Amino acid sequence: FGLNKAFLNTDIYGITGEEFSLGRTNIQIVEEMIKAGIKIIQYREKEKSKFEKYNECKAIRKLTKDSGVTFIVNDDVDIALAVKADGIHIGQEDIPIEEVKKITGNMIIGLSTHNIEQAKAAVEKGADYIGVGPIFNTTTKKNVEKSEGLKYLKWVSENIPIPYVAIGGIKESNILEVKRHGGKCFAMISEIVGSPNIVEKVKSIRRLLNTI
Ligand code: TZP
Ligand code: MG
Repeated sequence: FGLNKAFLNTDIYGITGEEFSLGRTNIQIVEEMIKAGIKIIQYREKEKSKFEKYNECKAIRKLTKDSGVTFIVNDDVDIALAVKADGIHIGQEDIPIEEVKKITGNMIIGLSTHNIEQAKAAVEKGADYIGVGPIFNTTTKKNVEKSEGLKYLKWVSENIPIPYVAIGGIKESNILEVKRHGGKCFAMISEIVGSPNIVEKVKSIRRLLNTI
């Protein structure tokens, strides 16, 4: 994929969520995230048609490419390939990761995990990174999985050799607790897209993260 392995060597993982975006579009949100200095952005959209999602991803691919931001598409392998995204993110209920890898070749592949067994399997099957969560309760994701949250994260931080990203209910108000449990990269939807000023929000979170 032409990017170095440090693609997840960053503090904040931005994810779209248009229904929480205070009237802004996914594209506008991505523009603000880029302005805020977020270095990895995932397009996550559960409501729209393939056609709409493709068009948005096409535009986001251009924005992220021009600014050197890593672009990951959630769920839709076909869209990720069509727009030449840097990576694809899948879950436990998607096509198995080994099959997806046959299709996506050397693109980044991320897999959501919720427990130790899933984390070990993800490493064995060649995930480039794993999602770890939900850390806290969240209403952003429908039918959200169960996880031991912080305890599971701590285990991952001590046992898993690939990059990992904590997700689920993470806010400025609890992010230090996540960091204290081994969090290094933090994915947030509502806390970021739901902020009226994403640039200021990210600055504020980064200031806080740098206090410990
Ligand atoms: N996967 C696990 S929790 C979650 C996803 C996509 C939702 C995260 O959203 P928020 O608003 O940061 O809790
Ligand atoms: Mg999915």
